[in-house]
Amino acid sequence: MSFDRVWLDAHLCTMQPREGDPLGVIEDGAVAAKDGRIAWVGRRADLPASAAATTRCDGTWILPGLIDCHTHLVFAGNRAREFEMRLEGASYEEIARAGGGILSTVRATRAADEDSLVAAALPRLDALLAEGVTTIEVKSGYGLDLATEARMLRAARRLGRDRDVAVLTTCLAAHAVPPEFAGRRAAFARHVADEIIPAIAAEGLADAVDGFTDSAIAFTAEETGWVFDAARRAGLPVKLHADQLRDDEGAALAARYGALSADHIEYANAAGISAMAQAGTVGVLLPGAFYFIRETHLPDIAAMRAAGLRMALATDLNPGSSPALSLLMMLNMGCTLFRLTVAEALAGVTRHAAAALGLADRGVLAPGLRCDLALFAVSRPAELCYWIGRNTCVGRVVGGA
Ligand code: DI6
Ligand code: FE
Repeated sequence: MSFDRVWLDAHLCTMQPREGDPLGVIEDGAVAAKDGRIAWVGRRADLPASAAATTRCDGTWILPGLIDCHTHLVFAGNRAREFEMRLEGASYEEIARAGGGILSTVRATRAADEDSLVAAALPRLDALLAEGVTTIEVKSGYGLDLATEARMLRAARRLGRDRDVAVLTTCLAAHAVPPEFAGRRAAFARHVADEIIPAIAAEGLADAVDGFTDSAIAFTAEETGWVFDAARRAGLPVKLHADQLRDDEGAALAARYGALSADHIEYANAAGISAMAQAGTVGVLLPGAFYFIRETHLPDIAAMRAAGLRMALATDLNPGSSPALSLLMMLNMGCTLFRLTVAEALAGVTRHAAAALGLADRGVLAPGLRCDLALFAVSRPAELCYWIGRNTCVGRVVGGA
């Protein structure tokens, strides 16, 4: 056996749970890579062979590369003005109804060419990468017309070529009703299903399709169903912004469609949560949005645990409800606001985040998987969730490099 590179003098969170050890910790461990994959993981003392190159890690902790499984990273402009308005008393919903909110970002994004979308997104992406993110999901949804949705997704794909990070793209054309369809929400949902999804899929621009079910400011379950049926016809998996602002039975809808994930789910009811668990749908918790819009209705974590639901954590990085550039901050918020345990939070940005993207080749340290690693100068894994705004990441490995 020969390895391309081996990482030594490190402790490992393999994220492969064992009895009494949910993090799968290996102290004084070693990871070896061959051809971009993990070839061996274990105690350093058991390392079976030498490697062409050795990296000594100074006692740092190595985790699987972090995965941000829900972002709206590509957009133009920002909504600092709206933030100001909310501080003066307006609600998120009032701003959305008054044509602000998502639609103001739609105007800015429609006016931006691909180069400027990429240029605006890169510094935000770099902030996430600096914390050890090696895979990121990026949604469209600020175009709401074919040309702009396609441009956003092309920009997202380009980010994955400009930086060492795996980018998964998601078409969220059914995010809001654009001005040219004002008062014709159902017609727009049909348009997304019949025109936008097939064209995006034909160009290979999306790895998944997302929707936003909300009885007051977005689409009904029926309309979302049309979009999901179109995704199915195109062979694309689906995800859903569900039960963020009220219980619209979004969790059950996601489960019915075998969605990869249902996201937000602050208001999801216990029956929907258990349907999700049974369908294998991951629950993606987005504490940044919860915090930023000052939501007070907590997701029912107890029901999620009882159902055995896999929970992920993500930034929801977007200009309106979660201008969050730190996945480590989400670890802290997930623990502080939602009372997740350290092990739940860390699984949420590794193993379960991979599942939320339908990826079986990453998210844990195990032979055969992609050698995506994140190295942290911390004394114990809990420190990753403990600091507020401290980046302890000291190294990042993508595909063994
Ligand atoms: N829920 C959210 O939190 C974001 N989208 C969604 O469906 C908000 C997007 C925005 O306000 O720009
Ligand atoms: Fe979102």
